[in-house]
Formats: sequence, C-alpha cells, structure tokens
Amino acid sequence: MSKPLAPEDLARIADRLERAERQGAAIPKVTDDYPGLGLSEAYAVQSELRRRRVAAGERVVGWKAGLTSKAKMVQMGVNVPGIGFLTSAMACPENSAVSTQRLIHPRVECEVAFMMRDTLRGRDCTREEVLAATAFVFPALEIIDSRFAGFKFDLHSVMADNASSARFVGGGRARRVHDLDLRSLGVVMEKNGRIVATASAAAVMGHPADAVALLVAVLADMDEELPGGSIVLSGGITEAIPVAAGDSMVARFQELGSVSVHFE
Ligand code: OOG
Ligand code: MG
Repeated sequence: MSKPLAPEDLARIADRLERAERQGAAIPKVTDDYPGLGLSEAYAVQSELRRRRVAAGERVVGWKAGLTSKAKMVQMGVNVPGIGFLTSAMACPENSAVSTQRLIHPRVECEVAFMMRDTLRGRDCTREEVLAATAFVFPALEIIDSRFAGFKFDLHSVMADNASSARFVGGGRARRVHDLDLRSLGVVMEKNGRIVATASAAAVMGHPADAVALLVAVLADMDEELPGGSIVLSGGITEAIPVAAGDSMVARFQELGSVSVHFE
C-alpha cells in the first residue's frame, strides 16, 4: 500500500491539471507520479479544481456522469463510471464554432442531457426519483479533452482531471421524460456528413436516468447534492470521436432532434 497523499500533494496535482488545461499541453497521468492517489483523493482534487474555477468567476451549471456505457468503458479501458462538474465557461451555443487552439486532443460524445427541476440527494436515489425530478431532457454533445498524454488514464487519474470535461453543447428539442421511452431512443453520430456511430440510449446503464441516479450517489459520498436547475450529461452513448480543426459533428436523436458543433 502506498501512503495517503498530503494536502500539499492534492494542491500540487490540481496545479498541474490547471496548467495543462490552460496551456493545452498534455501531462503524464496523475498516478504515474502519485501511485497512492485513492478515489476519494481524486475527487478531492476535482473539488479543488471546482473551487478554483468558482473563485475565478465561473458558475457551476451542472454535472456529468462518464464511462456509463460499455462502448466508452471498452474505448478507455476503465470499467467504473464516475462524475465531473460543468461550468458556465464550458457551455457552447448549439451549432457554434469551437476553437481547438486551447484543446489538446478533443473528442466528441453524444449524450442525453437532463434539466433537473427538483434537488436530489442521497445514496439510494432511484430511476423513478430522477424522472420525477426532471424538468425535461434534450440532446447534447460533450467535447472531452483528457489532460493526460495519449488520452490514457486510470479511474483515479481521470476523476482528478474532472472526467476529461472541456466543453458541452445542448441543442435539439426539449421533451418531457414521460412522453418518451428513454431506453429505445436511437442516435446517429455524423462527422463531416458521414455516419461514424449509431446506438440507442439504453447503452447508458440500461437507461440514462440510472446514470443520473449514480451521479447523485457519488455526490452524496462527497456530501453534496444535485441542485434543482442543474444540467446533467448522462454519459456518451457511443465511443467518443476524435476531432480536429475543420471538422463538423452532428448527433441526430430520435424524438429529440439534432445537435451540432464545428471545430476551427
Ligand atoms: C472520461 C469521460 C467520459 C463519458 O461520457 O463517458 C465521459 C473520458 O473518456 O475521457 O465523459
Ligand atoms: Mg461525456
């Protein structure tokens, strides 16, 4: 067993991640230098990054669950889901142009997004409670950008790195959950007009609301709740698609319409 990390170590890890993000330059994964980093310490680093962003004027607008589909777990070689926070600075308008200049090696995921009406808390949150607390769902693209070289990491490193969060885009049509079957919802992802992935939302833990319930449970472990008014990304339905300047991505969802983004 490696010994637990000191608070100075956690601050130093946060410094490194912050710098990598700001400079758009990859660093080795955290556990290369700190093999003793535990999962709760990884989330402590993530909370420190969140605290710094809020201190710098960003607003926390929601949360994301990640590694919630088999496709994502297989692609990343990590088979335990986790969570990250989303801030006002990460939000991009539908169909906007995102600069790749400050990104390291961006990838795009298609996700079902939830707009929460009511606050949820606790370790035993259920799918039904999530659905009852949801104002509406809408389609989203998440742009992830691991700060780690080669987009390679383990669970603890990636959760310290705020689950690779970089940007996100909401679009399409807002729909009430009770008018939909969120499991059988099909999605087609296109890159530059060519289909690159297809799946149904059931790929996310059998039902994307279960990913929101999982997120609430992880938040409870950190003594946090999911506030009403939060956006929640429930996790990539297919594998993530690498993009570069010049690329366009669109996800077409059954029932929810489409959402798109360009890179320049
Ligand atoms: C971690 C983040 C995964 C998702 O939707 O599964 C994620 C990563 O793959 O870099 O956002
Ligand atoms: Mg995601």
